[in-house]
Amino acid sequence: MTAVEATVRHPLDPLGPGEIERAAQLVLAGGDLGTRPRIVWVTLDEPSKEHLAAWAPGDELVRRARVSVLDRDSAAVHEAVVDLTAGVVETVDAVPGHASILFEEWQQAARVLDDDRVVDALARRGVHDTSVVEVEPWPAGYLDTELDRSGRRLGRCVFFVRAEDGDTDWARPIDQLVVIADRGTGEVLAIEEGEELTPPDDPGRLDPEANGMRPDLRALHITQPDGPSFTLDGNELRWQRWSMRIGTHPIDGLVLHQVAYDDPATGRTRSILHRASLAEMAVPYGDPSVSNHWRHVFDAGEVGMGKNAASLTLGCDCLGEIRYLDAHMAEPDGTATTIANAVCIHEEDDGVLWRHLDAKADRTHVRRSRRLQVSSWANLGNYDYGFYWNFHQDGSIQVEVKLTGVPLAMSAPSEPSPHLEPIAPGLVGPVHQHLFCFRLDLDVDGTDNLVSEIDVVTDPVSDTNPHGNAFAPVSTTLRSEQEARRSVAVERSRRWRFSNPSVTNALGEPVGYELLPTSPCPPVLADPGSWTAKRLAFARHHLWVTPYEPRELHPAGDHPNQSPGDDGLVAWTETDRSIADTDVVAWFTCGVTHVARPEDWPVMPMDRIGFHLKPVGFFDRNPAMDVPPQDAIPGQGGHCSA
Ligand SMILES: [Cu+2]
Repeated sequence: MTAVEATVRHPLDPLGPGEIERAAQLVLAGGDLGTRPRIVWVTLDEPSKEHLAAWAPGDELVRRARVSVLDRDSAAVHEAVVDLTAGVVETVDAVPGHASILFEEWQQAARVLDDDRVVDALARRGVHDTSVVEVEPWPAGYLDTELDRSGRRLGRCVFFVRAEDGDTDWARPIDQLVVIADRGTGEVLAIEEGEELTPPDDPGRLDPEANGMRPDLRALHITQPDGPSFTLDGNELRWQRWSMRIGTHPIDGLVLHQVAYDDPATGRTRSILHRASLAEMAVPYGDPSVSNHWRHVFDAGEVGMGKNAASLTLGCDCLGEIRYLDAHMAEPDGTATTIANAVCIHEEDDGVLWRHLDAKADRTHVRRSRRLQVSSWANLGNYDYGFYWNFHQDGSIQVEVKLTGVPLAMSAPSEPSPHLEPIAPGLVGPVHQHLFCFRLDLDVDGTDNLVSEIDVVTDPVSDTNPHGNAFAPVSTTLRSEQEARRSVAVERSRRWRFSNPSVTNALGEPVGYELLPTSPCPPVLADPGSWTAKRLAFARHHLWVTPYEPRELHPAGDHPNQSPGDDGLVAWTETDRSIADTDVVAWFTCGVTHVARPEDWPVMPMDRIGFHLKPVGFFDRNPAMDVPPQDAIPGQGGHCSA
């Protein structure tokens, strides 16, 4: 096995399968990791910005891996850094906290059905045949109980009836029954019960055999006979002056690096983002019952967005002229597995880019917009999440999260509850939030940026504003981490600007990009004193800004599983580091408060949320003025010449 895989051409390329296996084997061979060590993840130890700035194609590739190992017997976690080029393990450290959940732990959860107390509890709810029972060992959360403090690796198991293949896993909940089990041994440690409810009968099938098919759709094909306008060279993507590198990470899923714009006006390749990804997400439930009071799964840090990336299918998940990238992940035994077609890249028509009628000349100027879409999906239990990074010809980036899948449902209790909405006969859906925290390492035209908050505020009526019509943007520089814990304010059109005071545009102003919330969602709604809110500290503010620190990648820490919420942004920002004129990282949380409805059953139609990154003075004028009219695009045709 060679030290560097043939497919690896750049220091930021994600680890190939050979590199993953080599790193895992080196770490496991080193020993001292416990009696039952299992690999949790292996990922690229990303090179520093200094290394990347000095590196040129053809230079030696120094490849390092980070490896997380769980001892299934003691629950101890170790993290190692491996120099793959030299073939040596550089460091192995015991780290506090609980590793994220392994597939094998998920699969072994059915062991709790061997416990008579569980069998009895199921029987009291009318379920006598455990062969039709599905066990879901959810992340346990943290409630500061003796069990939580015991250091044991816990799962909170919930139960469903799934009688036949094709029945939806979550359609027939066996409710108000939660079994706390040791993930390592399967031992049942506690049983929490509420009202004994029998599961509903409807299997919630999604197949056309159960749902019928409307007859009147005709074929719709998207073709690009001359190929797409982008190029994908290894992991480097180029399109319409944009360039970036595409990668994947076991926790984050899709990761973009070195997002830049080739600007003909300045003749420079201008950096915008050094690294951008989803960094954490959580789904806190608002129902105080036994079934849900503890439930707020961190789908990235506790489960793994990359490890659960979906393998996408041409014509189904993606339509048109698609290019795909695979993702490589580590199995617990250190072998590598490949998720084929984990990242989808395509170009699509995006309606009108700009238009104007020149009435006197009787001439309409119209340009159609194309956008480049880089996307991936993850299957996380009952939900499916899509992450779409859209790049536009006007220099803007639109990030969209798509949510679908089966909402969490419960058997309707005998007493109505304000926390539960009826969604199907005998079924209710608890109110909940989906909160997505993105880590944006902005390098706007260079690494050192200044962050300001722009509010548009109403002027008081005065001698200079006698009609009371005046309002104006007011900018406040955010100079430290604690000053930069901010919330969305729709009533003030609040946005945040990341500017580079050392680079000015033609108007003499610092160049910048603005982060604009596009789907207002409140921060975490759980009581601030609750363990839910403590563990979701990152979601108590929409925006946080920290000075660049390459190891600070996840806002609830690298190991949020069963944590009391003492790691991540809340801990890092304690010392209130300066964020003025330095390399900064923005953490932005967007989300949706999901009040379940009948139309969400048996599967939820797509919901969309997200945010915009928009150039503000980054360019001297509309950078999309030179987009050709349709008639001028070879092979396009049409009747809209300018
Ligand atoms: Cu939801």
